Amino acid sequence: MVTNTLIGGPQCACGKLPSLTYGGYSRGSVALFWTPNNLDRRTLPVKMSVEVERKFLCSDGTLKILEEIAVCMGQQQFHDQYFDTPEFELTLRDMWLRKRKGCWELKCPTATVNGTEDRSAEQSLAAALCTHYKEITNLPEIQQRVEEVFKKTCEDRESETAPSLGDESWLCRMNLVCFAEYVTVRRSFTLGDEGVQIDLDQADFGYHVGEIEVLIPEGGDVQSAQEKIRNAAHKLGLSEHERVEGKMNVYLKRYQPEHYAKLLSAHVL
Ligand code: V4E
Repeated sequence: MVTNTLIGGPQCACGKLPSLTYGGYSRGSVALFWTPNNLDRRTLPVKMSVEVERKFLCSDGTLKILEEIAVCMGQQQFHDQYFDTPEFELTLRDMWLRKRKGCWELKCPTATVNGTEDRSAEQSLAAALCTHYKEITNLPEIQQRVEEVFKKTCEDRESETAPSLGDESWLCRMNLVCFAEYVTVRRSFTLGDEGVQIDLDQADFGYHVGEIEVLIPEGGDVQSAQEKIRNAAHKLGLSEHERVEGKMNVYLKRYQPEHYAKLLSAHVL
């Protein structure tokens, strides 16, 4: 889930408030600088956050433990629409562009900065069950990243006015179409005071999945986040070996098998 906390600017690209803030670190992209349309978006740094997470299947037993040891933060429902070109140019690069609650979000891979030499076998195993993705919620930044992928020449960028928030002509210009959409009902919990969030998701196509998540600033300590996730998984009694599919994985396998097969062959999923 991505919501923005912007210092000196609106709460998110669409002006919506964050639905959850916890652990002293707000969920979603934390933009240290707001880049209004009249400023050069290439010269102001926008600080991103990285979501480290592990998926799990929530049995009745796990739910019972969760309700005992974590604090329920509430329930929300959201409709996700994911976009890519007909040739899957973004997702084949493991880049996931979506619109959620009227806000644009781009999840993309982040380089691993932590070494693995000092890890025990258990730590390495637990780390292998985690994913980590950079989350970008600043629309001009998203458009720039997508343009970079398509290697579009933008000579007139200087004079170009950034599109208004309701203007979605950029999707057409970049040949982006919606390839997946679903509604999720999410119950969120916090565990302890280390910024561990646990979400229980029910997608409208009949798939239920849990996520243990820790949000860190870009360049932050992924290994420490993985350790927090490992501890949380241990408390929930989860198996050390269980690799669990995300909602998108299951959705594509069921409804977009050709797209799914391409992502499998490219080792994205
Ligand atoms: C498929 C995918 C991405 C798009 C969806 O991300 P996901 O975390 O499954 O969605 P959701 O709704 O839980 O997002 P949140 O609210 O937590 O931001 S982003 C990265 N992937 C690839 C991927 C993968 N290769 N393996 C696993 C286990 N998950 C995702």
